[in-house]
Formats: sequence, C-alpha cells, structure tokens
Amino acid sequence: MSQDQNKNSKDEQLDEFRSDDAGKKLTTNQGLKVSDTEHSLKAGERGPTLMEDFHFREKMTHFDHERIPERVVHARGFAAHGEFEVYENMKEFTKAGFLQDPSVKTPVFVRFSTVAGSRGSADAVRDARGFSTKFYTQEGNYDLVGNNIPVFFIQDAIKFPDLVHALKPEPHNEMPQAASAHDTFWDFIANNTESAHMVMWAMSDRAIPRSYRMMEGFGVHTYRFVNEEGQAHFVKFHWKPKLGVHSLVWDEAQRLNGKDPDFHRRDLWESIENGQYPEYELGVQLIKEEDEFKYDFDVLDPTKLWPEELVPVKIVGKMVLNRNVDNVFAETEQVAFHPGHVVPGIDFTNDPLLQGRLFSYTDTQLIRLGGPNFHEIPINRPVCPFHNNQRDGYNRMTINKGPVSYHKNSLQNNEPSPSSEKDGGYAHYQEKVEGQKVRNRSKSFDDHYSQAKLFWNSMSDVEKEHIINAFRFELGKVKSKDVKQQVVNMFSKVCTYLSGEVAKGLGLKVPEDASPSTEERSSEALSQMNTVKTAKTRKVGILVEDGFHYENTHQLIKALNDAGAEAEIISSSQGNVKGGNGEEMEVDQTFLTCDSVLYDGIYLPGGKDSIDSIQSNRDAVIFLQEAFGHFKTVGACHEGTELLSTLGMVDSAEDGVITLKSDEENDNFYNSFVDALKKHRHWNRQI
Ligand code: HDE
Repeated sequence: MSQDQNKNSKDEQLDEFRSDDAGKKLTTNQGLKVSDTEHSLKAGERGPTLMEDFHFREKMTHFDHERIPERVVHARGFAAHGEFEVYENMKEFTKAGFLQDPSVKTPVFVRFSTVAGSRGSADAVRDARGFSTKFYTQEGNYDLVGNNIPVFFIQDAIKFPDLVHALKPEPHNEMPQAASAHDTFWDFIANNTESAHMVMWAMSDRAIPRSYRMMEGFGVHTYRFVNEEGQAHFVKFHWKPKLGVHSLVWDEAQRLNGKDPDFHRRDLWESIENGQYPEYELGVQLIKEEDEFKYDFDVLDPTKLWPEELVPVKIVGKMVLNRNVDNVFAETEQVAFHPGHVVPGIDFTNDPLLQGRLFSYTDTQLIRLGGPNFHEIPINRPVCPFHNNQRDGYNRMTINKGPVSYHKNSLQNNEPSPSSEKDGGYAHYQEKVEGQKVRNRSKSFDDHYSQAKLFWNSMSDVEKEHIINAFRFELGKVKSKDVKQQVVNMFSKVCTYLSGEVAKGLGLKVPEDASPSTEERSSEALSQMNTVKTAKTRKVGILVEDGFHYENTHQLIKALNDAGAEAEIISSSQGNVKGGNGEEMEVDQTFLTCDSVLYDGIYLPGGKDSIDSIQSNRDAVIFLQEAFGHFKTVGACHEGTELLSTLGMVDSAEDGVITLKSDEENDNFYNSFVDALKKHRHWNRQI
C-alpha cells in the first residue's frame, strides 16, 4: 500500500526539504559537477595527494563530522509519522485546539526508544520504553513525552543524573550495555526506595514488549487541562494500543538480541510498509481541582498511578502511524521533544520531576543539535507560522527581514506583537502558590511501597513468576552480596513471598522484621492477562521441505490472512519447495536466516518426506522446541502431529498445541489454530 496517500500538512512542509538524488549528476556542495569521485588529485600516479583537491577535502571533512552526540538517555529509538483525531469535542475540559473538532486530523511524529542502551544497542532489552509524540497543531507543537511505564524511579528531577549514572554501563569498564543487571543500578535502588514501584514494573513483562505496536504509553506526570472558562482539571495521559499489550518471554528476548537486534524497529517499519498501520487510542484520567487531596496518593507524586478503578480512563481520540521516515538521521535523530512544548489548554503541575524536565530538554538539545536553532530543523518546525525577535546563532536558516528585532518598538508597529488570551495567546494557569524556600520533599510522597504492592497484587501467577525470575536474573548478576541483601530487604517491604522467592534463588535471607505493605487492593488494568486478544498482524512460521502437504498449508495461510495474520514459508534452502503432488511454494526464509523467536506461532504441515527431513534437521527441531518453550501456538497436520508428540508436545487446544489428524476436521482445525494464536501465549505449559 502506498504511504503517499497519507500525506498531511507536515509532509507537505517536509517536501520542501526532501532531496531525491536518483537520476541526478554528482556535484560538490557548491553545485560544481564532479568528474571523478574515486581518485584523489595526486602529483603523479604514485605521488602524494594535493592540498588543492577541494573535492577530496569537502567529501572527507563532511564525513569526519557526520556524527552528533547520541541522546544521554533514550539514545536508541525509531520513529514514524502519522495523524491524530479526537473522537469528541473536549471543550468541557480543555481549550486545546487539536482536541475540539473530530473532523480535524493533526499530523504527529512518534519516536519509541529504549532508555539505557546506546544508539547501536539491541531492541529487546529489559528496560522502560520511551513513547514520545509530537503533535503539529495549528496552535504550535505539543509534545507528549512519555514512557510505557506509568510511574518513574524518582520523585525529584535533581536525582536524575544520579539515577542515570547508576543505570548506565559502569564507568570503569563500560559494562553492561543496555542492562540494569549490575551493581551500581541495584545499589541506587536499594538506597533510593522511592524507586520500588517502578522497579516492580521494570522487572515485569512490561519491560520486554513484543512490539512497539503492542505497548501502552503514559504521560507519567499529572498535567492540567484548562478550559475556555479558566477551569482546570488534573489530567494523566494514556496511549492504549488497539492490538493489546503483549510481551516477550525473557529467554526469547535475550535470543532476539542476537538473532535480530533490530527486532522492534523492523516490526514497526514492516508493519507500516505492509499497510498494517499501528493504532493507539488516547485516554485521559481526570481529577477535579477541588479533589486534589481526596486520594491516598499525592497527585503530584510521579511514582504513583491513579488506579483506573478509582479514576476511569476516558478514551478521547485515536492515533494512526501510517508513514515511515525517509531518513533516520534527518528525522528520528534530529527530532527534539520537550515536555514544555504545550498549547493553550494544557498546563503543568508542581510535580517536582516534571518541573526539572522543563529545564533539561532544551538544555540537552543545545549540545546534541549544536545550538539554539534546532527548532528550524525540518522535523521540528511547527506547521503554523512562528515569529519572534530571536536572532542568529549557529545554523540560522530563517532570513529575518528588516532592522527591528526587539520589543517594544515603534518602527514596526510593535510587531511581532503578543496575542491576548482570547486571541490564542498562552496564559499560564493562575495557580496560587506560597511557601517557604525549602530543600525537602512533602511528607505525602513518603509511601514507597503501597502501589508497588498494588501492582504485585494485580499480577496473575504467571506474571508473578516472571517478576521473581527477573529479580533473580538481575540480582544474580550483581557481585556485591551486600547490595543483593539490601534489595531483598527493600522488597520485603512490598511482599515477603516475593522477596522470599528471590532470596531463595540467591542464597539470601528475608529479614524477620520486614513489615510488608498491607495494601490488599488490586487493579485489573495492570495485568496483561486482561488485554485485547487478536490474531491481527501476528506472524506464523511454516516449516516445510520437499514432499510437504500443499493443500493444508495453503488453507492455513488463507485462514491466517483472513484473520489479518501473516505466514512465512521456512525451509532448508531458498527458492521453491515442492509439495507432495508437485505443487510449488516460494520459500521466504531458511533455518539459517530466521529463528523461532521471530514468530508468534509455528505450523508443521504433514507429508512424510517433508517431516522426515525436518526431523533429521537439528536446526528445525530446535526451532520447534524453542517455540514451544516460549509458550507459542504450535500446530501440525498428519505426519507433523507425530513429530510433535515425539518431541513431547502433547496435542491439547488448551495448551496451544493444535493438530489435524484427519481431513474431516479441517474447518475446525484452522479456526482453532487462529484462536490459539489470538491468545498470544499458552501459559498452561508453565504451570
Ligand atoms: Fe526524559 N530525557 N528525563 N523522561 N525522556 C530525555 O532529552 C530527563 C523522564 C523521556 O525520543 C533527554 O532529548 C530528566 C520521564 C523520553 O527524543 C533529557 C528527567 C519520562 C525521552 C531527559 C527525565 C521521560 C527522554 C535526553 C527527570 C517519562 C526520549 C535526550 C526529571 C514521562 C525523547 C532528550 C526522544 C529524553 C531528561 C525523566 C521520557 C536529557 C531530567 C519521567 C521518551 O533531556
């Protein structure tokens, strides 16, 4: 499907800057046609290169300066264009222009990222994911710079450099890359216990998403919606993926990082190329200003979520990502997000983490993008006009006319002139603030464990087991026994069963005076077991060799495509593979070029020769065993069913092993396979 049909006002603006070199003559940056770009100018064929070779100098100098500093956090990311539409007029709560008219489509640019790893690290690491959205609205750019975890490690921005120093690779040996499984991170956690809640999320399956298309996004902080009458609501933002929230399993994630370090970016890129555009609904939780103190958490505390059972999420709009970038550096790398890029109707609160972010994001772009004119880089330009008296600086592109660049002036009728609030001028919400200058934190931020326990209570048994194993893995990599014990002591304040199980795996003890949190509530919205289940966009690997059962394969592919899923034919060599009756199918992947971790389900058609070859191919057998071990749907027909049972995969729809022994059960079989695929994983095998 052509992405050209998804052009919007931002794309039209970007068009002015796009350059297509196909069919063009090679020139220098000065436009001079170049006659040869393979040989430098030399004094004699075997002589030294001449200084006057301007083409060599220009080409080499530009290359030498190609790199810019990577982001200090969220360095590895991938982005796409799209658009957002609001479902209903939101004027009761906010006057934000892009949230008023359901017929208006606002262009967006969304960058997903990991936090800890450097730009060249792998995708499927255990980490929070960034979820940043730039809305190019008619009132200026609005950036919602969020994560896929609704809470943060710390409560005050001044601790961010400490957190990140502890999380990043240790400075003396730069290890480990893109991982929190090391001493300094856990030392920080044990000594900064406000992190307990986010650590629970980071050790859960949320930190190893199956796809950027299958994870939630959260604004984390409490912001303010302000309406035309000046009335305000506290608001938290949510992105809910239409495909549901799904994760990898840890062993699979680790293998993926070797088999395809680009797994998440490839998944996003390909789904957009294939026209399977990722969709997310925007949700808001709203609390009236007068209810600020009604809850047992402080609305300003970024380590707390608002349980959806207490404050429901109102779904207000939808975002579709429908266009890949043309150039990753120009767009994804140079995009500059900032939680302080707001529009009228959206304002801040005194969340001390948010307040610090409002400083940090411009500051970091100054070094990363080389000066104060980064707003002029095409991807960062608003689609509405911008005018002010800011001038000059590195890489200034705008040519401001006339002598006046100050306010107030009389030579230019005092223009550019500020707008009244009525005319769209941004007016800060007039919150009353008073207090003494203090360097401390409100007592209302002191409860570090209740919501960590709420999260734990909300998990299914399988999810709990994953959390225990994640702690065991991470702390198992920590060298300091003392740090490990401190962490076990800390999480004993969440739940002694959790810390006990972790301690057991690490040869540690749970303190007798632990006094764990007494929180007994749970929240259904937190468990991924309750998410949307669909076969749409799922990928199934079909293992075949010559002699395979063509008809059953063909029918399964049809059933998958009807359900919006995809199939790939995997065999031992590329080219065509022959069915039992001589029909042919094109091979998509070989056992060398792919791996079970790249698929959501596996199908093994019958055909004696095909099954014999697969059974004697070690790679193919491991393929099947791994898929089963990662709880994926496995299906087989005829002779294939025998191979499954030889490998110990017992035929049981409940366990996601779907088989067809006789052709009479045909229809049922294909539907059962698709239904099993919808479930994402079959945890019965774990219990
Ligand atoms: Fe960020 N963060 N952050 N952060 N953050 C950056 O800005 C910072 C925080 C988030 O795709 C940096 O342009 C401070 C919370 C995302 O380009 C930097 C604090 C949340 C991205 C920065 C936080 C985030 C960043 C590095 C504590 C979730 C990637 C490069 C007060 C709501 C944006 C850059 C992109 C990036 C600072 C905490 C999300 C240094 C000081 C909480 C998704 O400015």
